[in-house]
Amino acid sequence: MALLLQNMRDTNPLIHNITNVVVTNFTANGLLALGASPVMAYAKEEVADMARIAGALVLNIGTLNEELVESMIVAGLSANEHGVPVLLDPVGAGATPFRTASALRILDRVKVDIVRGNAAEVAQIIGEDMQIKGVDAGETGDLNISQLAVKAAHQLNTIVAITGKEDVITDGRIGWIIENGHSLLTKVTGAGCLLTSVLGAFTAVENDRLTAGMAALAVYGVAAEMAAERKGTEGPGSFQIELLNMLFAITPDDVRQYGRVRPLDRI
Ligand code: ATP
Ligand code: TZP
Ligand code: MG
Ligand code: MG
Repeated sequence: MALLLQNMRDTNPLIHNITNVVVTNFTANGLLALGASPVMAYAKEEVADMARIAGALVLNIGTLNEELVESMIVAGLSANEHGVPVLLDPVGAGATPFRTASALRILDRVKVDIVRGNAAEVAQIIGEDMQIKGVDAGETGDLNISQLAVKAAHQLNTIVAITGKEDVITDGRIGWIIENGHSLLTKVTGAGCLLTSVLGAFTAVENDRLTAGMAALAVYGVAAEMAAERKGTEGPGSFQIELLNMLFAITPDDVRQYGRVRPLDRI
């Protein structure tokens, strides 16, 4: 998994993002810091051409509207046709019927390789009842995140990554739990959105999407821990800057040394 980081940097994959207005700049800077090449392109007239030449396509419904959803579907179909991996971040699914319906519409029309969201978003798109407040996950209570991810992977016929204190990624058959991360990530808007794009960067260089996703989650979680440890990191502001610095500085050895990944047992 650590070597994938080097592969990704050597390849410098183009990541086509159709994302939300809150996180656009942070996502572009995060991908650049890590060693990928971001592009944001939304016009219906160009998204098919951009998706075709990209290493991965990331669809994010954070500030969606009808036109944007149509662009996402056009881009997604082009990516599917040309073997480009597609990732979906169903930001705020469940918060409004339009969000849920749009996420489901994309999943219905486009073959999505990885869905990455918080527990509430994933629960909502598979019709499980769980609280969501705006774009943030509510209380997860006794909910078993691994079981939810497995169920979602089966129901959506895709790999599902659910993030939170611990992250889980599964294809419904096998999977991984990633223990890395830091609570300051919850205080930086776009930390989840950038992560979905980072998952995209790893799928661009590894055909085994589950392995790519697991590596991306570990790299991101370790980088966040390194950022929180940095001298001068006192709160979300300096942490956000240090996260960019650590996405740039993190080495395969750091991932080997600090990554805490365990297999999902008994699915
Ligand atoms: P939300 O809107 O619920 O915050 P999100 O889309 O921002 O969701 P997160 O679940 O916050 O996505 O995941 C983004 C990153 O933050 C992941 O690397 C995850 O491991 C990490 N993370 C989230 N919560 C915690 C936590 N309490 N402790 C450590 N890491 C966390
Ligand atoms: N509102 C619409 S999209 C968005 C907000 C605050 C960003 C959500 O980003 P993340 O990564 O899910 O925290
Ligand atoms: Mg978060
Ligand atoms: Mg999110």
